[in-house]
Amino acid sequence: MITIYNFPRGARGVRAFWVCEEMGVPYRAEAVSFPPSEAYRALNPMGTVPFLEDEGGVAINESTAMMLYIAERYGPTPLLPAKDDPALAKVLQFTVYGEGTLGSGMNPLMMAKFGAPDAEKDIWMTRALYGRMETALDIVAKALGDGPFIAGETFTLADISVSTAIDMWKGALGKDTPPALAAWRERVQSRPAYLRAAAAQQR
Ligand SMILES: N[C@@H](CCC(=O)N[C@@H](CS)C(=O)NCC(=O)O)C(=O)O
Repeated sequence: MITIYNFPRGARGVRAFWVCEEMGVPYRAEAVSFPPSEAYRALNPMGTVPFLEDEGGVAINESTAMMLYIAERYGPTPLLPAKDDPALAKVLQFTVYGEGTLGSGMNPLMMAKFGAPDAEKDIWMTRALYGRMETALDIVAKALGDGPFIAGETFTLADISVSTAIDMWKGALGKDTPPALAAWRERVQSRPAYLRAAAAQQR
C-alpha cells in the first residue's frame, strides 16, 4: 500500500492524499515531526515532505511526481487525460507549474518569512519573488478563463496542483487568493475528496 509522509497540515502532502481520495486508492498517512528525525532522513535524505513509498521500492520526494505516479500507476483516471486527449498538454503544464513555478518560488519566501532576521526579510530578492508569484498567479487566472476548471470542463491534476500552491500563498505567506481564482478555488476545495484529504493527517 502507498505510504505518504507529511507534516501535519502540509499543503504539498495534500496533493498526494487528494489524488488518492479522488481515485479511491488506499494509502496510509504518516506524520513527520519538525525538524525531521535521522530515521526519516534515512528514508528521504532531503528531509522534506511529502515523501511517498509504494511496493517495489518506489520512493518519491516531489509532490507533483507523486500525483503523476498515482494517476499513471493506479489509473486510468479523468484526473490525467489520455495520450490522444487535446487537454493533456494543459494538464501536464499546470500540474508541473503548481510546484515548478509556484511552490518552488514560494519556498524562499517562506524561508525568509519564518527564518530570516527581521532586517533581512524585505530585501530585493523577496520583493522580486513576490512580484514574480503575482505574475505567475495571473497566468493561472488567464488559463482558467471562464472555467470551470483549468483544463476545461473536467477537474484534473492541474486543479489539485495549483490550488494547493495557493494554500501556501494564503496560509504560510498570508496573501489573498487572487479574486479571479477565488470561486474556482472554493469550487475545487469543496469536493468531498479534498475534504477527506485535508483531514488525512489527523486520521
Ligand atoms: N518540490 C518539493 C518541495 C518539498 C518541500 O519544500 N517541502 C517543505 C514542506 S511543504 C519542506 O519539507 N520544507 C522543509 C525543508 O525543506 O527542510 C515537492 O513538491 O514536494
